[in-house]
Amino acid sequence: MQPTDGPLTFEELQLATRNRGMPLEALRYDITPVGLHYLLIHFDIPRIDVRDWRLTISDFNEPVALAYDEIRALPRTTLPVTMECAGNGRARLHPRPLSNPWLNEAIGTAEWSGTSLWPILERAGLPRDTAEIVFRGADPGIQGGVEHFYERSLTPAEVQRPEVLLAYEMNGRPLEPQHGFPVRLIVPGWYGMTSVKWLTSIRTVTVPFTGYQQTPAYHFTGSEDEEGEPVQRIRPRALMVPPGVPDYFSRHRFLDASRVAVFGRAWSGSAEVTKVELGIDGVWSEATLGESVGQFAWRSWSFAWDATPGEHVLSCRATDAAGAVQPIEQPWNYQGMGNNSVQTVAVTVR
Ligand SMILES: Nc1nc2c(c(=O)[nH]1)N[C@H]1C(S)=C(S)[C@@H](COP(=O)(O)O)O[C@H]1N2
Ligand SMILES: [Mo]
Repeated sequence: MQPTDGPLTFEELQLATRNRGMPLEALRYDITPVGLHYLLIHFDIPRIDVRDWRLTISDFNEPVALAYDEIRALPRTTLPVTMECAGNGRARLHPRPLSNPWLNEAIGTAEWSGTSLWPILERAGLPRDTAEIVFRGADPGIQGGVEHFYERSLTPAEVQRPEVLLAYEMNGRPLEPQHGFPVRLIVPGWYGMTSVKWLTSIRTVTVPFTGYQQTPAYHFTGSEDEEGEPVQRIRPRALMVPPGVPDYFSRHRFLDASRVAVFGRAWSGSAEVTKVELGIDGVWSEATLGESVGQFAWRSWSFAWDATPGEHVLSCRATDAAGAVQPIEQPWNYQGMGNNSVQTVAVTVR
């Protein structure tokens, strides 16, 4: 389907009503309540009876099949992780790639509990000729004309990171069906597509994996025919809680002239966020940074704005320790991936 500047299509609406975003006022919480965390489900939420469910680890030296209780009995780790969909910002591109039409809200930070993946794979014994490890979800469907189970791969170097988890709890409770019950992968720092939900199997392959969700999907590419570069780590982004009160339908903001605390969160999957700036009518000033919620989670920021009567446009942008900074305008790409161009909020000050 060709990208368009036309009106929102019925198919985009159909996806948008299933895959909800996080309302930006929820940037207030260090840890996003489960019901406010964004959701992205390509096919249907599978129904899994945990008594029959096994995680099979095959094509390793010593294959195993683990039951839910066996995974829960392994050493437990809890990590706050900011997760973002790679398609976040897609609907702000011109022309608009046709898929879930995210603006800015495909984001959330949860406290994931589970067990570190690598000790399990190490025990199963990674064959010497392993190129990649493939993670399969229980959800089948058809995308791009290809019928498949949702599957993604990682290299041996990536799965050895101790923070890569087999997660069975979100914010201290068993995963809800929509977030991957009984067990999902969590890959901190990478865009959300890597964190495979409803895991059923882990296997090794001797050549790089080319299942649909790995290639052609999730690539920065200029056209349908080009392969492009794989999408991996989360680009830096700052978002603000839109200040004042909204008009119901337009979401335009209104507030009274005063000193206003503008605040939000910022994150990056590659390096710590070291600077957030607030733009007021195109003039940038540095905001005050709060502590990070965790090594793999967002940090808060705030700025005291002397709001004077009139029409104003606020924006915010993050810079990370690797020197990456959010662009004002984003180079276009065919799948609408990684659009971290700055958020803008129009405000009427009375
Ligand atoms: N099995 C499976 N895993 C999946 C998906 C999916 O459709 N099926 N969607 C992926 C994508 S694109 C994202 S952004 C995250 C979203 O996770 P959440 O819904 O828990 O926020 O899950 C990922 N894992
Ligand atoms: Mo996603």
